[in-house]
Amino acid sequence: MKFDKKVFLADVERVLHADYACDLKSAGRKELYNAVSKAVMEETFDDWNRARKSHRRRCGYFSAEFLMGRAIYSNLLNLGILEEAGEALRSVGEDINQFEEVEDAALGNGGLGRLAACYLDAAASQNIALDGYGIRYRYGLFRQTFENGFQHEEGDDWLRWGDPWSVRVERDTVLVKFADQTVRAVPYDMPVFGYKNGVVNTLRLWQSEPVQAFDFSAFNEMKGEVKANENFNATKITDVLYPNDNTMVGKILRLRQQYFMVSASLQDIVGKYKAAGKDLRTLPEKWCFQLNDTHPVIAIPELLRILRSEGLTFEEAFGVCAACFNFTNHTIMAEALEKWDALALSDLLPDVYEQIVACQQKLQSEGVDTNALYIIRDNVVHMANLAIYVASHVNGVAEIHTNILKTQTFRSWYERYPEKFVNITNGITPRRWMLLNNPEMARLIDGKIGTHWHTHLPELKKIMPFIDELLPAFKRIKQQNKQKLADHIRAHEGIDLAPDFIFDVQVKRLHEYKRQMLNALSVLWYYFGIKDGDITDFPPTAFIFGAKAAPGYYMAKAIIKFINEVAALVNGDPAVAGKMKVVFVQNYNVSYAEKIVCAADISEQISMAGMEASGTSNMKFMLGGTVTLGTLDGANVEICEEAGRENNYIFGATVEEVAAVKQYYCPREIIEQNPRLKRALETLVDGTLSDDSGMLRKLYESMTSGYEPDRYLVLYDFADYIRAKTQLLYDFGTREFDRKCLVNMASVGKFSADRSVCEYAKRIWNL
Ligand code: 26Q
Repeated sequence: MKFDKKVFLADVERVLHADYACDLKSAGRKELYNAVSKAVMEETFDDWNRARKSHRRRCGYFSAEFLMGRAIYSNLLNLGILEEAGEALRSVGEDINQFEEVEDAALGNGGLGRLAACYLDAAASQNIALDGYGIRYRYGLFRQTFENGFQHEEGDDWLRWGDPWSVRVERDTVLVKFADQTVRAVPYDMPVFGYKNGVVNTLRLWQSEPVQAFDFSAFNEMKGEVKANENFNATKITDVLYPNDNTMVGKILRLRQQYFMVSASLQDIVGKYKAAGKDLRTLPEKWCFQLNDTHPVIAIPELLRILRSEGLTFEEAFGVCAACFNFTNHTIMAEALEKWDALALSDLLPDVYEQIVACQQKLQSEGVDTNALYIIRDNVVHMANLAIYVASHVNGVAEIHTNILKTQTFRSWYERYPEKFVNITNGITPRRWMLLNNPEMARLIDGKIGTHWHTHLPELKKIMPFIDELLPAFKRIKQQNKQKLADHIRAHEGIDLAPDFIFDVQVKRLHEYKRQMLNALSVLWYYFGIKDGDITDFPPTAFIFGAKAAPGYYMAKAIIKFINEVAALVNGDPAVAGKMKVVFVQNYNVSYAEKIVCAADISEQISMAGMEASGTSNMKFMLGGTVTLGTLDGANVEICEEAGRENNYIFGATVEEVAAVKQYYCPREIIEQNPRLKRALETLVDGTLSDDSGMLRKLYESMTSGYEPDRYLVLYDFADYIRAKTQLLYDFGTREFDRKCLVNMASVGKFSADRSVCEYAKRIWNL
């Protein structure tokens, strides 16, 4: 986009006049933020409008989550006017950094939601016609604080700052019908700007509203009483994002949300197709849909229902669905695979349920072994099975994950439909995760190899011959990033970090399988080692954690309490003051991640092998020039393939070993053989750490006793983890180590979301 400072400032001023009755001199932060954003929206309208009217075949990315983060800087960056806008604002005495206070749009939980956001950015940047369809939650993922070491949750009022990057498109409103209520679905569209290419795609988020306002006379005339209740509950549907990550909650409101979003999207798309005079049998000529995990899978029977109500036979409608839908799986965890009670589903959506039954009957009529292949069984609807049966492609998100899907999770399905299964390894957008959050590093690389890598990340390999030459500047920039993070942490957490400490980072959702516990126990292990004089010259290290626990996940909350208690113990002990610091940052989110991933020295990716489908923060750290301390799980495997295992620190049981060990595993012996580990573990119950809630004792018990003690092999992998981690800590600061960091950055090419979406476009969407 070409930038004219005068026009820009005039646009801003005009919005300030019209919307806030103020001017540049009197505008507050919020007014200025809205005016700047709206001014840019106005200038890009033509590009967006052109895209909306284009007749290209498109893919709809259906997702219950889009974890977009802060929009303003990334939009200005992609439009190529970030610096210019900053300069223009400076010329009128305003600092563009003041918008760092604007709330993140946290309409997602973690990896899956952030992946959707990265893919939107990448698709627009690669000129792929991909539009997002999702839910405009009134409250996004909760804001987290710690009180006395316990997690507390507050509502996330992300609209407090306004929503200047959305446009309410009232004319595209549709009605969504449930057995017990009918609501209005109103779309809010956000532009998705490609990187300096003039492409604008759309993220359409649906908001539920009462029909009352829509058709007040009907409401008055007829079903006043029935509807009153209905209207009261209508907005509730999109009230709040369910804060679960990798666990399914069987709440019927969640199913309402899912149906609400897909029904609105499909009515919108099919309605327009029909209005254009097209035969619905040819819908796949114009559209395909990517189902982001099972959350939007109810779209399949919904499209069947719509098409049949338009006169297609079941077979015709099924054919359209098969040609339109594709399905991505993001987890193998049994507790995350969505299943719905058949009665509850048929009560809420009888006509939709009928279509599911028809799919089940079709499957049975094909003479399959119904013990292995089923959609409904024992009155439970298995959403993943429905998706696999109907969709033409099913993909996992990393090589190892796809292999597990084929050989274990969906083995019978794979045997029957091998051609459906493909792997598309996840990727991240280098715009937000390098150009935006680490601009000086980007400039350093630009200076050596030009800027083509901004959209062709494998070109980073070209820095390989210059690694030794780049090292001093690389280290200086990393050091600055660490200083900035330390400043931010001091301001927000009240903890002082010295930037010459090693920054050892684990940031991700809190889950037992991700094993924050393993990391925390290692901190105590080093701590006691130093205290006892067994560990000398320990390299000064800051152990940095960030994670939200699902509010109903007791053990995850216990682990947070544990780490906070460890932090209090360590940080309060002058004997280790120059050697270790522990900080658990509050409210870890996209904006925090931007500051953290470019300032880390160690990327902890330590899930039990086989559990982490891919992971994507591992890629973000890699792009920032950080070595991985990790297991052979998810995309870590491919990171090692790309960057060399010798340039990372790999430990722990492999998937095969995990399976073998689980046969006989009992952690008692391991504990007894490692006195310092035992001591670390017993801080949970011996009074070393304070806790009158009983949580830490429960945590201790989950590690040592009960039906399946230490389910995720924390203690089994402990010794090898310590080996790898200690090696890393003592390698730090050597020239060899510094080279490893840069080799990782140079090797990150494969993990660009640009590559991922191009693969989807080619192998799945046929765009
Ligand atoms: C399901 C039903 C009801 C309520 C909530 C849910 C639910 C919500 C979110 C289930 C799962 C999720 C999120 C899953 C997720 O984020 N998975 C991660 O996806 C990333 C992108 O592919 C991978 O990199 C991670 O490995 C994977 O854990």
